[in-house]
Amino acid sequence: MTILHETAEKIKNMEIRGAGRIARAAALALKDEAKSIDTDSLDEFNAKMKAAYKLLYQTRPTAVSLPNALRIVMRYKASTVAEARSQIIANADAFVTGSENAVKRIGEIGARRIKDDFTIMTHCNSSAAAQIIQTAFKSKKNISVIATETRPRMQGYVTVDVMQKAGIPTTLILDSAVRYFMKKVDAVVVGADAITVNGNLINKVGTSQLALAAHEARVPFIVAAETYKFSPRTLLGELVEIEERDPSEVLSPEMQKKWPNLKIANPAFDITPHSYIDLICTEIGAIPPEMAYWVITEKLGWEIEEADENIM
Ligand code: RUB
Repeated sequence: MTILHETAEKIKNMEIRGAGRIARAAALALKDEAKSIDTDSLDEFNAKMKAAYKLLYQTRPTAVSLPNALRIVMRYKASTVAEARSQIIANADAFVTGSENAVKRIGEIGARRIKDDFTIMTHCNSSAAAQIIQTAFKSKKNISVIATETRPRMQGYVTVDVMQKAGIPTTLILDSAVRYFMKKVDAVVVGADAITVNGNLINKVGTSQLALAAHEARVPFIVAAETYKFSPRTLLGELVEIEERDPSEVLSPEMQKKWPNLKIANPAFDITPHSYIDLICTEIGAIPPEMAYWVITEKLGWEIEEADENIM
């Protein structure tokens, strides 16, 4: 199996997961494909690269970091295969380095909002959110974490593992215990799969529940998001597709047989309205959600026509 197919498979089955990791793995898969296509025909090279783009694009529908990374890597103009190849390699390397630096910067920017003695609640596993927590801890702030399990895939265990290895006091809770614990929380910090033009957040299902409980308890709700998580398609009023995953993640096939008429719904993500979000920490600064339009148009340079062309 080629690296391209292996990466597509791993993204699909969630061996590679989390919006940032998915984006970096996809960029590197395109780079590897560009290196391994053996032809002198630019048309053939372009066609094969387009097929690789499509294969990766279709793996998971929600994290906008994936199509954004693919488009960035595929922005090449060349008259020979060698030129095209080297532009794709350079684009992929620049994307991966930029993405890793963005996460570090988000850590520094976000950690300023975390004060000594804070208890931070987080959901699922986000490298950007974890970076904020770890950076605050490394700067000698006495903090602790409350991490949700994040059923059904238990990404909370990954968060717990990261926090335990870093020596950060952590409590693991049931997803349904979020409101019960909110009164003990000083800030909620979560990651992002996508941010819409009006500043709404799409992240792991259950995130909106944390936001609602935080809003009710007047606890600041902070999102950690690289700018490539902002969705240009939403400029056109396009909705972000919410991935519906296999029912067997919720109920075993044996139990499903017991209740043949039972319907099971398993959306992987949900939408948090911008009015529940206090701050989005990006690598270019901490902004209110209302500035998402500015990020997409001014900072990322997307125009409505270009966003339109990229709808597949
Ligand atoms: C992961 C998830 C994460 C975001 C951000 O969902 O919702 O919060 O992807 O992660 P899944 P990061 O496990 O279904 O991919 O900050 O690492 O990009």
